[in-house]
Amino acid sequence: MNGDGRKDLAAGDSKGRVWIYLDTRAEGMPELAAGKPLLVDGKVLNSEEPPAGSGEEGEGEAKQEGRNHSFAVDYVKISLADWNGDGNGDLLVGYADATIQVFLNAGTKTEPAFKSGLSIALESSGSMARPSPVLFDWDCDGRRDLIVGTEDGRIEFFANVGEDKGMKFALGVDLEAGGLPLDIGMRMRVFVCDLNNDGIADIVAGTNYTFKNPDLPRGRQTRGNVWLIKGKAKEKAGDGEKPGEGK
Ligand SMILES: [Ca+2]
Ligand SMILES: [Ca+2]
Ligand SMILES: [Ca+2]
Repeated sequence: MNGDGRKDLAAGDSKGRVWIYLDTRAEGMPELAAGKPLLVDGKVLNSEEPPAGSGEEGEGEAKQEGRNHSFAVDYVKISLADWNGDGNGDLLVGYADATIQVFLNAGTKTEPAFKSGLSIALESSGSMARPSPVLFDWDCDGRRDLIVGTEDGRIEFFANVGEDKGMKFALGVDLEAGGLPLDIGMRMRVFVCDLNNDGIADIVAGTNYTFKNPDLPRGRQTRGNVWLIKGKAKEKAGDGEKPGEGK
């Protein structure tokens, strides 16, 4: 986030804020500084709070409690990507009301300055409440697409049929694994990368729980899973694989 060559941590919280934890290590393992809320147009994202560090006590963890809680901005799901291709990383935020907004970064590599959000026009094939958005060229046509993990356990692929820097998305299509639609649990977060280093993109998805296993009573369903969905070919997702469970 501050262009010092060390990867920092960004996390959305249950009240719509995004917290930035800078890696301050000199060497060795990451050492994260206390979190600071991300600002948009000078205000804490999704609140009317004054900027952190503006003279009030309690910057960081202590300020995560409290104000302006509303369903619309509950539990934001975020990712960072250079949406407009200007070299600055921008912020994608998925909201409870099924919208995804992009906050363009008009600052510099060392001092980000995020502007008001723009809604991304999408036509979904199902419920898009609490979407987890990732920008990635999934079909390898040179234009970045939108991959969205959904609250109800699907992963939707929105092909970019516009330009790489002027995106227009086709109707969302549910990704499949092993010939079946993915159905891997609620409160999903997705991340796309080549985890097994075979040159084909994979998806790592974290889910909270599922009520869809009929053999288990509610409350005893699997929780806290991390899924690896391995890509088999450039054009499609591959077999789902569940390498382990955890938080
Ligand atoms: Ca940008
Ligand atoms: Ca594409
Ligand atoms: Ca791979």
